[in-house]
Amino acid sequence: MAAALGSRAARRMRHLLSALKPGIQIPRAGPAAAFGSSVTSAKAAVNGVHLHYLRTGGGEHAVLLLPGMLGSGETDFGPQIENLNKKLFTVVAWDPRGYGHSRPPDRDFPVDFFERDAKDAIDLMKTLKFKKVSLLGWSDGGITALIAAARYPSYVSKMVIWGANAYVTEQDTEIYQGIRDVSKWSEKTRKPLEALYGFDYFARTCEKWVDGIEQFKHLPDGSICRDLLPLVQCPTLIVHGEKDPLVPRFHADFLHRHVRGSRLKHIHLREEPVAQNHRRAGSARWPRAHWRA
Ligand code: TYC
Ligand code: MN
Repeated sequence: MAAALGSRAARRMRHLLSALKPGIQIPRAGPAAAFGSSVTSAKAAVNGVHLHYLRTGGGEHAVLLLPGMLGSGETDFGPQIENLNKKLFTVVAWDPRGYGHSRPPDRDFPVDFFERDAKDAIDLMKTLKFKKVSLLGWSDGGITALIAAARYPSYVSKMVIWGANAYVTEQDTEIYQGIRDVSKWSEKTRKPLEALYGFDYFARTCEKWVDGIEQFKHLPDGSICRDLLPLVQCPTLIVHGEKDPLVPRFHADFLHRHVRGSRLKHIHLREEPVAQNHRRAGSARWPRAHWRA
C-alpha cells in the first residue's frame, strides 16, 4: 500500500486517516502532542436536539468526523481521535441525532434523514464557532458529508469520504437484507454497538435503517444525493476499499465521475478475507469503514 500512496492527496489522506490503534486513549506526551491533547465529551443544542460530540486537538484546521449507520464518535473513530495531529487539527467527532449519546430522540429515518444530518452537522460546527471545516465521513457519514459539502460550499474546506454511495441499487438492497438482523453480525462488530445501545434499541434501529435506506430505491435512479454531487466545490478524496464487503466499487467510481475534480484512491486491507476482517473488527488497522455493516 505504501508504494501506491504516491500522490500528495493520497499522502494527505493517509496522514488524515492514519488509523493505528483502536479505542480512545490519551495520546502520549511529547513533541507530537499539543495542548488540548485530551478528549472532551460535550453536548450542544442544535436544531431542537442535544448533539453529543467528542473534541480533541487545538489546531487551526477544524475537522469533523462523521460516523456510519448506527455509529458514533467513540465507536467509529477511536484511532482518528487518538492519532490525528493535534497541532494541525481541532477534531470533532459527532453522534448524529438518535445515534450514540445524541439521544433522546430515538433515531428515525424520514426520507430526508441524510439532509437533516447534513444540516445538523454543519449547524453543530457553526454553534461551536468554527469558521470553516473539513469533513471526514465514512459510509453513511460519507453521504452526509457529500450533502453538507454540496449545500454549504463556502463552509466546507476539504473532504475525505470512504464507503459512501449516492444511490441504491437492487444489489445494495440485497446486502441491506443481509445485515438487517443484528444477531447475525459478527460478534466483534456487534458487541460495541450492543454495549452502546443495548440490544433492543440496536436491533430495532438497524431494522429501521434498512427500511429508511430502502426508501431511496423507489426514488428516480434510486437517488440518495446524485443531483447534489455537481454542487460540491471542495477538494474531495474518495477512498474505496477493494475488499469492502458491503459497498461495491461502482459506487466510488460514480462519485469520482460526478464530484468535480475529485480524486479516487483504491486501497487494500492488510487482512484479506472478509470473514477475517469481521473477526478483527476491534483491532483492524484501518477504520471500521471498510468492513462494518
Ligand atoms: N452505509 C452503511 C454504513 O453506514 C454501510 C452499508 C453500505 C451497508 C452499503 C450496506 O449495501 C450496503 N455503515
Ligand atoms: Mn488496487
